[in-house]
Amino acid sequence: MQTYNHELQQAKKFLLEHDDYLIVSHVQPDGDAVSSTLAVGWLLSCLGKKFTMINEGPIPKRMNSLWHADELINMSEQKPQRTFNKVICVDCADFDRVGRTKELFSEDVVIMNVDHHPTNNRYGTVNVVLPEAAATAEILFDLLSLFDIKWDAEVATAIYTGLLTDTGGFRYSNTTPKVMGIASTLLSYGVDGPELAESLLEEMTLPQLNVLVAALNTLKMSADGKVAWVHVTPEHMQASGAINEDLEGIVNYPRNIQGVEVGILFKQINSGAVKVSLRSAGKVDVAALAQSFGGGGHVRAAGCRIEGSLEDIINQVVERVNQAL
Ligand SMILES: [Mn+2]
Repeated sequence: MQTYNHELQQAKKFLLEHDDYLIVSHVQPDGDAVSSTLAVGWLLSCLGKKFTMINEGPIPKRMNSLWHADELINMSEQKPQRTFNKVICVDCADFDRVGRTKELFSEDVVIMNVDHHPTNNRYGTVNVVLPEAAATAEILFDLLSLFDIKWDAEVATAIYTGLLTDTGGFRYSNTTPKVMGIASTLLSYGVDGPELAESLLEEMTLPQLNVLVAALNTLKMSADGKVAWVHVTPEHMQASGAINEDLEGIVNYPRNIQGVEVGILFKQINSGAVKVSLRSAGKVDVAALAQSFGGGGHVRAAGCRIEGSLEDIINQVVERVNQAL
C-alpha cells in the first residue's frame, strides 16, 4: 500500500509539473480504457492543462455520450502532425498495447503508466500499477481524490463506466469492498447506475445479436467438457454486419457452460492471423497462457494474437489449455 500511495504522489507531481500531455489507451479500447482516458482528460482540464486524447482506432459507440468522448481522437481518421514528450498511458499492460499512437511520441518522451494488469512490465518513467485494482478507473478514482477538485456527475460517470465494465457489472471476483465503496460514492455524485447498466451491458444491436448467433453455431467442446470454444470468421462479420466491438462478451458464453474451466473465442482476421480471447473459471491462469503466445491480461481474462490458420491455432491453443488443466 505504501508503494501504491507513493506512486500516486509521483503521478500527482507529474501532472502538476508539466503541460501539454498526450493521453493514450490500448488498441480496441474497452470501457475501462475509454473511461480512464476521459477521466485523466477531465482532471487535466480542471488543472488548466493542455492535453490531447487519442486512440489508434474508434471507441465503442455505446461510450459516445461520456464526457468529451467526441474529443477523443481516432488516429486512423485524424493523425496529429506533431509529437508529444509527455505521455500518459492508461490501461496498457505493455508498451506495444498503445498501438500506432507511439508514432506520436517524441524521442525524449516521458511516460506515465497507469494500469492494473498483473502482466504490466512497468515501462513508464512514472508508474502507477496496482494489480489488485478492479480497473484502471479505480486507480484514477484514487488519483483524482488527491487533488483539490470538485467532482461532478460527468467524471463520476466515466469512472463508474470503467468499474462497471471491468467487473462485468459488479459480478467478477475483482468486485472488492473497495470497488463497491467507490461505486457508492460515485452514485452519490449523480451517476445513473441503472441507465449505464442498460446502455453498457444489456442493450444489443441487431448485428451484435446476429454475430453472436453465428459464433454460438460453431461451439466445440473438449472430450472432458472442461474447454469450450467458438470462432468468428470474416464471413460471419460481413453477413451479420457486425463490427469488432460487437464481439465483446461472446467469449463468456462458452465459459458459462456448466463444468467448463476455460472458454475461448477465436476471431479470424483477414490478414491470416487470429485474435484469441480466453476466460477462465479460476483453475487456469489464462494471463500466463496468453503471455506465452505474446499476449497478456488477467488471471481470468486474457488475450493474444497469433499468426497462422484458424484451424492450426485452435488446435494449438486448445492443446495448451488442456496441458494447463
Ligand atoms: Mn482495465
